[in-house]
Amino acid sequence: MSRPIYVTQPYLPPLEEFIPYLQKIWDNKLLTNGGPYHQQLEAALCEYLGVKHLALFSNGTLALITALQSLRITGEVITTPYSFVATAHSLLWNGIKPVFVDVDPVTLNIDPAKIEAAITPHTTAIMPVHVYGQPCDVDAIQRIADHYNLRVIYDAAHAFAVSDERGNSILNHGDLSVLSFHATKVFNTFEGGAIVCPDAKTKQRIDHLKNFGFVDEVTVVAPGINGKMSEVNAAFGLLQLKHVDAALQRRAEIDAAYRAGLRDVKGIRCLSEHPEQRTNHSYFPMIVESDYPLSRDELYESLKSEGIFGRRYFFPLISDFPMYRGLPSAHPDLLPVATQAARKVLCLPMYAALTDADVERVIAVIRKSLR
Ligand code: T4K
Repeated sequence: MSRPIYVTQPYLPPLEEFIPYLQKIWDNKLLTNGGPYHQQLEAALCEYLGVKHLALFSNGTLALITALQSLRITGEVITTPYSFVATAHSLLWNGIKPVFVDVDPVTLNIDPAKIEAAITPHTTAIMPVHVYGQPCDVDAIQRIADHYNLRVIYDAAHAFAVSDERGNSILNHGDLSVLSFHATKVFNTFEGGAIVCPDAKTKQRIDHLKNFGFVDEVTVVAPGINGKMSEVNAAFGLLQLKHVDAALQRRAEIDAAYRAGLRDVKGIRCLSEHPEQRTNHSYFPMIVESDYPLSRDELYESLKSEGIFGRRYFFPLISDFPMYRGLPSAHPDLLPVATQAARKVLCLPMYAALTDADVERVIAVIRKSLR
């Protein structure tokens, strides 16, 4: 069998470029607790992403949990079932009740038209996800939040370097946005994450919370956690940043090649492109409709048998996992669009090191079933 192709592969710059960064860490013996690379990466990411303040974390999940803590969110939070489990888990870790709302059939992001009906006297916030890096309808969500005095925390784990239709960073919407820099993400620091916030006061509270609540050697102002990013991860991020534009460019080429190769395939529908928004092509989700000869799961298996390991992100829906399915809002009848998407979406391999031949190989397997 030919070389396996996985849904993603981390972007790794040449190793020799990383050695000088490690040498500095060995020299100064500063391994963590807000060292020089940590500070440099926060500043560099603010500039690159076009955001005012950013707090680095050791992963995106701790960043989500801390984001909720920082705004003292309680009660119920409206969110999407069509995401990675960490979105809803961050609510449970804060003793918050998730309330699931169905998604929009075009973007697969939370459907703003269905949010109002889910608001109760206990609702304090909305946690939407820019799924696959496709921007949510941020204006509609903000209108609802303003009307009902709710906070908005975006799970922007997939949305590194994504802009809205006005060309501004998508991360500047809502009260906070949370990024993931996990190995599988467009921009990775092995493990890592960040909270983007609009003002210095909030950033300071987040910085306290991610360092046990310490303000100085003897003052603890909150029951904080250890969410700090280490110097090795931060150094890797600085190096990664030098390469990220080229990686994003390559992803755009792969996206275009998939779209061209699948355009005339009956029963395969790619999610729509947003020419006015700068997307990051973090995933390549496609919908396997009923007029394709195979079901989504059959196509998934068929690709696997050829050594191509796509993924059914996001199946099962979060609302179908045992710790959520008893919630009234988790009933599949209330989530018809998300339920269908979880049955029909397949994410094809997408990463910068994918060759043109790899892409052709994937397309060929999908086309093979048409004969
Ligand atoms: N919110 C959203 C919307 C998220 O998608 C995520 C994470 C989070 C929050 C939480 O952020 P973090 O706490 O993770 O920073 C992966 C990732 O583990 C997870 O970070 C990500 N979302 C999720 C969508 O995907 P799996 O279970 O699919 O990972 P895994 O290990 O099966 O990896 C997928 C493929 O990637 C493998 O088949 C091979 C390749 N791979 C993976 C790793 C880890 C490599 O080649 N090298 C590697 O080191 O969850």
